[in-house]
Amino acid sequence: MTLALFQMCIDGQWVDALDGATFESLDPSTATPWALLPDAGEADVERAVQAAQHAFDNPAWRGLTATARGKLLRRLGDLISENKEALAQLESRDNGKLIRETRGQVTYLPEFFHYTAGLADKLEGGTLPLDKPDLFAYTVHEALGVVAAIIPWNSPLYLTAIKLAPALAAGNTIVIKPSEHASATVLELARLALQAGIPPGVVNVVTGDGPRAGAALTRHPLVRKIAFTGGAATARHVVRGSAENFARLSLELGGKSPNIIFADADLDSAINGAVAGIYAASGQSCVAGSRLLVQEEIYETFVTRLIERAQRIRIGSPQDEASEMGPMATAQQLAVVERLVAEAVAQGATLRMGGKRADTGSDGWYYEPTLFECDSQSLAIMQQEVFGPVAAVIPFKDEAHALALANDSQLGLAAGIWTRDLGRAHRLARDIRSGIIWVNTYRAVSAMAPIGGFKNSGYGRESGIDSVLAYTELKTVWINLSQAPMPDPFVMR
Ligand code: TXE
Repeated sequence: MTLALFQMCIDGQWVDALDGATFESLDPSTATPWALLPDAGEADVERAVQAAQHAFDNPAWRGLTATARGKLLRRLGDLISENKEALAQLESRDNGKLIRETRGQVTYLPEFFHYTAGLADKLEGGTLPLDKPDLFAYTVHEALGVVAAIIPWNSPLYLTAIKLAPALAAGNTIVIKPSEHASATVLELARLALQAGIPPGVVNVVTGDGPRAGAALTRHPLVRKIAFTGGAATARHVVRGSAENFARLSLELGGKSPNIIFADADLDSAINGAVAGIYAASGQSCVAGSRLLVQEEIYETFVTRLIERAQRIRIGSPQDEASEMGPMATAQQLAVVERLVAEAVAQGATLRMGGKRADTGSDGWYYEPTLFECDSQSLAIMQQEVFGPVAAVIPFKDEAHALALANDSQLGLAAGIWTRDLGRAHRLARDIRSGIIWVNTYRAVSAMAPIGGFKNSGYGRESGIDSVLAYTELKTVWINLSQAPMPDPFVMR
């Protein structure tokens, strides 16, 4: 089969790696190569960062008003809308996500650009009510310079958009390193950015290996901020790389999110919420509700009904509109799932459903929806992120017990609460140590709603009204109003 050929976007040009190196990207639904991409090395990263710095210093970008930058972002959002079907098809092909989901995500994607466009010219500084009558001071939010965005494979367009839009709104330039497993749609986004009129060099994309291209980017002295979404082990490398030049960081590292179902909940909704939380996107979601905490009174009924619903999930080609679960996005991730499932069995968790590859008649990386029953949260399957369609369920007695279980985790990205008791919902929303709480819903996303984690799920927030501020420096400007000569130079004024 002929491979689709991609090039990188550096300084508005479509280029190969300087040494000509390439790598193949595999189609998760067939486990065969479908695309060939440049394998960037240190010299390519150098070229991209220099282009981004040059664009940052260039009046073609630096000289634009914030309102003009907002208009460019709005235009980019419009172009995404015009190209949404092609982008949705491409992302589904590249990372194996269901077409019904990529379509939904791409249809919403322009909102991130439109909303952030409106924030671009609202970064107001302040005038300071100083306690020194002869002095006047004000603050200004300024762009940082070159931003690096490191993106994983599970939702490349969405996870790029929530970094790219605020970075550009604030006036930065960017070098994006998409995952080596799913780079195609990020390259298309760079093409649309150029088409929107964003000057060359403002948006650059280098494709390639994490430890090579990604590491070179995180260590680069001109990179002033790194926005990273990915796994904790990789994040530790990124943090160390950032220490070279003290680049600012935002880290979104996934979770082991509790989905808590009380006996008074609407059971039909809660079952759908549990399925949405862990089996949608084959569990390859940072906010996956992988710990199901269920109140004792309804525990047996819930487990029986969840299994009955999950066994009806249609597993199949991501491009088939009828499919409800597609493949794992990478062979490595499938191996992680298989290893963690085997460890859970060995540690004594009770396998109630799944636990093996799904037979779809293809060589794709399909895995069955899987459920473990656990009587203790000390099992690894209750503590460790699987990033696959694997849930672990445990009963709880009362609200206090549910809260203790929910917070018994090193991770804290999201939590779901299913109850008709309003007071209880608010009490738990207050007391659960997670960055996102969903009550009687799950996996809701909005350009207006911040996303990010507590504890080892990372730090920094993306989306929402403060997202642009996270891409700025604060400058304080002092003006002497007095006509008197400068006072004693040896005393702080
Ligand atoms: O992601 P990596 P992997 C979790 C999930 C999964 C685990 C590992 O639990 O099992 O992470 O997944 C780039 N310097 N999440 O290994 O490595 C890499 O090229 C700089 C949660 O596939 O974190 C890619 O672009 N960059 C998560 C990006 O880091 C490096 C989504 C993310 O890849 C690098 C995905 C290095 N040394 C996985 N090494 C979420 N939070 O949603 C790799 N990279």
